[in-house]
Amino acid sequence: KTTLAAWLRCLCLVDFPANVQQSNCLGGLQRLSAEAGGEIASHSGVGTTNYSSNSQCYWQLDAPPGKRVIVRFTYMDLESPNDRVTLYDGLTTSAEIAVVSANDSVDYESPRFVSSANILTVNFYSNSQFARKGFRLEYNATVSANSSACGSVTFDDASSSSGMIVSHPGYDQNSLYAASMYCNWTLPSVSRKFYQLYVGNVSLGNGDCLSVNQGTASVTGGSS
Ligand SMILES: [Ca+2]
Repeated sequence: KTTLAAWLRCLCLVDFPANVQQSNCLGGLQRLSAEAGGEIASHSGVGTTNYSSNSQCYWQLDAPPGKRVIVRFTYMDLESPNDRVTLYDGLTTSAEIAVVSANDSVDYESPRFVSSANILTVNFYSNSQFARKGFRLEYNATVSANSSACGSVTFDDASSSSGMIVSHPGYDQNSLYAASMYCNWTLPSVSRKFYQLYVGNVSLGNGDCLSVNQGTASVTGGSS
């Protein structure tokens, strides 16, 4: 049984994105243990010097079976939209999770992106001209347990003038929300004040959405 498992694993590793030619990357094709956690960077001088044009780099993040890979950008400065990071669900480049490209690290607040199984592949691509300071991404393995309970509104003060809503308990510990959830939060009306809503971190699966309603007005947003 052990032998079979080992053999299957080797077969899988051969199946790295087909016909990949790495260029201008730190090291060669990299397979990293998500369980140990760590960081990926566009190049060694990220944040200080420009990355190389004509980069084509792949990293494969591998979590133990039963866990998922979770990633988040901690620095982002790419020549958008030409230079970009693409996150793929699994071992091949057939299923995209997201394409990320932004040229302003200060204003870019990264969602957390999660694989549906235990492998996530990261690609960094830069075209032939104009480069910037690069990207940094942190990765971890997360347990795949889902929470089906809706989160709550927590107020910062007794007058209920500011606070936060989270989708589900465990949000901060990288747990995922469950399928088929429907959550509503109603904010109390505070006399002579308007609500200002800031959506701080959206990481939603395909077909899921977050909407904000005031009377008949509605703002809807979703991401994959
Ligand atoms: Ca470029």
